[in-house]
Amino acid sequence: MSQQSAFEYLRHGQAPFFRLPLCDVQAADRYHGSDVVLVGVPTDAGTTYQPGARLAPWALRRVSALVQSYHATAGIDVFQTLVCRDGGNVAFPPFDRGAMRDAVQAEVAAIVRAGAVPIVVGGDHSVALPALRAIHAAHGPVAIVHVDAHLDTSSADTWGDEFHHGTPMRHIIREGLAEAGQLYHVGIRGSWSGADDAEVTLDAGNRIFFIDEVVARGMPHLCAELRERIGRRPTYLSFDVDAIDPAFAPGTGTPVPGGLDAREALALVRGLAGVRLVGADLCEVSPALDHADLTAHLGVAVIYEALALIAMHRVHDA
Ligand SMILES: [Mn+2]
Repeated sequence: MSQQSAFEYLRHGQAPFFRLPLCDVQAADRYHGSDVVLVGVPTDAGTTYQPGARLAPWALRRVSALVQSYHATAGIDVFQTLVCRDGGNVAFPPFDRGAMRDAVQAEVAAIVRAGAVPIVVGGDHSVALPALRAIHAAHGPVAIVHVDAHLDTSSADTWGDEFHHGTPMRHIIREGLAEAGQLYHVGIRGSWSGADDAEVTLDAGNRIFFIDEVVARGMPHLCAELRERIGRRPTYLSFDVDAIDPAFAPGTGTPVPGGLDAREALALVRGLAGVRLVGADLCEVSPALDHADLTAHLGVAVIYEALALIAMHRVHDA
């Protein structure tokens, strides 16, 4: 079995992501033979409001034990189709953001070098920048589907700091990690510091899908446009759980009312079927702010849908 059985999981009492085998974190070739590696990044040193996202990798592992291998509507056995492993957490001093970026970039690079797709489980959204630096080194500029309430294009003007969780997309654009015109911000809403918050991304030809447009058009229509625009490009999914309405995802540090509902969030990922995912992150779950693990379960469901996309691509489009 690619997943431990429910009884094995109960017997040993440990909770790797989705009951998957753990990589031997001491081994130099720890990622070889994997199709997908999930790594946790326990950081929230880049949060601007309520912290707590550093504990998300443990919370998501715990609730992910409930997920079974067979995706009923996609008709695919995810963990039989793909060799998925839990790569453990990336280790660094939790207050040192520079060390976090270096360690995440190195770890994601090692996963990509082994021929596997990295799935980065944050942590706050600062993890996206080093992950994409490593992705870019292997794939060149990629398409990015950025699901978020916020643009994350802030500069040092706001907090006097270049590298907090509201800034990764500015760096990603400036460093050319996304192909110009291929960064899609989905679910954007709320207040900005000024009209020029969007300048850096619009100047690069990128597209903002505000929440009202998303809801008015409906997810199938929106996803058809995304698939059409992206085509066969290597694509990275950066999913900030605060894109989802706080009613469905209360456990997050910078909530914004009026977001995606749970079904829309999952339909968005499912709607990317056929897109070639080369990496993904799921960020900003803050377990201490969560209720009944709602946000953790939803975050895990988003990751599972992304895994199903990779599995389907492997079967149908390889
Ligand atoms: Mn974000």
